[in-house]
Amino acid sequence: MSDPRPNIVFIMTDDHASHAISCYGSRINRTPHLDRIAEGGMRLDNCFCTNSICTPSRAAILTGTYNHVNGVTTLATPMDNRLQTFPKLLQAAGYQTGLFGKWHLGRGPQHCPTGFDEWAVLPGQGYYHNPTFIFQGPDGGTSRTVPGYATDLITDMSLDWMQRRDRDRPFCLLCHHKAPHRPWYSDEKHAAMFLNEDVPEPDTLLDDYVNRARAAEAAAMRVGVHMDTTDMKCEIPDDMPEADLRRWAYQRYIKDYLRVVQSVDDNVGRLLDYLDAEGLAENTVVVYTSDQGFFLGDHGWYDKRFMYEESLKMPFVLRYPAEVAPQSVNDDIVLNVDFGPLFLDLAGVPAQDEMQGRSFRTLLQNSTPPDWREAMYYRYWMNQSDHNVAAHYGIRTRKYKLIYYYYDGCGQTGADRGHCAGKGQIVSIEGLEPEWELFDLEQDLHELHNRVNDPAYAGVVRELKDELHRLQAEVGDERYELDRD
Ligand SMILES: [Ca+2]
Repeated sequence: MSDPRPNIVFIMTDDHASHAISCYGSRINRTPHLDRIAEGGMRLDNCFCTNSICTPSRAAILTGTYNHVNGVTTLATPMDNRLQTFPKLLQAAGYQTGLFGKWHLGRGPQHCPTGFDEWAVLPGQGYYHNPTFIFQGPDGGTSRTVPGYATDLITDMSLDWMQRRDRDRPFCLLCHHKAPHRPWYSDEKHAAMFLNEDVPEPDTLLDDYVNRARAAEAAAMRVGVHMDTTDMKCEIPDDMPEADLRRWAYQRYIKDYLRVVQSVDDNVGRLLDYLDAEGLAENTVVVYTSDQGFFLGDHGWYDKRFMYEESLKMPFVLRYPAEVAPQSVNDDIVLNVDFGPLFLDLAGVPAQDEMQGRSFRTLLQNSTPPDWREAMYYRYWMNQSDHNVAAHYGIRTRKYKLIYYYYDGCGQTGADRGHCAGKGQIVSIEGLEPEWELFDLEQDLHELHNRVNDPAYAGVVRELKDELHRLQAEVGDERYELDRD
């Protein structure tokens, strides 16, 4: 008799915000195949990353630990591949394990993928067209260029690997697309989407950043002024007022982004069709997520990094017909560090003590444990670099968000490298005094009004600071030296 344990197909994309997925209520696109996963299982509405940037989020997912523990705090801190990960534990328990697509946790013998029977990954971000892949091999692998479009190729490799599997043992496939990461190069099939129409603008496209910490205005991630000709695929007008430029650039940006997303959706459909055709759908856990959210013109921005909702929130849909009722929705707070413990739990493999996340298997059955978390801890370490975003940490509960910007790289590798995107003026944030932001998420969905100095919220601020510091201590992180309240 074959092994009854479920297969796991873990599909992850790069920078795909949930508000560009139709089952999350997107106003700008349709994603029928991602919706198929949600319709056949569960959609999580409060799934958050603990540090909204590629490499750190990926390390948190694989290891089940926060970045101050796994050491992957920024884009310049590759992961030590000797760390314990959920794929290693599944492999040791008899699972076949495969990884295809984006890795972005470093190269070479100390950082290449480990814990996989077979892998092929893009170096760094990789390219959309005719990408080079690093294939499993001695000294960290062997590079070879493969003709085709990255999203199709990563799916082809995933399908080929599943086709060659040992049918008597369960498998865990990590299909990790590079799409829709900047600079959003479409394939031919979707190049003509939206050609003769405008895409609706987000409510906060023309945000002026008043009533916020200085970090918001300083961020060099504005659609238009902080983009370059590679982003826009054309010359950028230099005589347009900023608001007009933002609206013009938004249309170019969002159309490219959505074209790239549409290829992801098609290719997810190919994987789902394969599982159906092989009779595997019932006993296979299919997850679709992204390493973090993304600003789709919200607050006038692209990119991520901030603890604001669009960037903090991860899409997460899961189908597992053997255990999860169709069309379920859950709004408990789930974190990227919980994914590994969940996969291990579903496979009947004990999680290691060092994993800080918690399996949310009971949530999938609409049963929330009484001691499930009511708040989450976040920390972005990469001060200044690339997009001039301030280092910050904070807490989010169901109702409030409190953020502490401390404007200090704290000696982290990859922080404090002055660098600017596009032609926009950069306001230095070096040495600014720390600032707090409080948002009342029920009153202020778009996080436009910092209430931290509003006397009506004094009690709330006190409670949230205490809870923030308690959570910080609980996960073993250190408070910033000037945060003495
Ligand atoms: Ca990313």
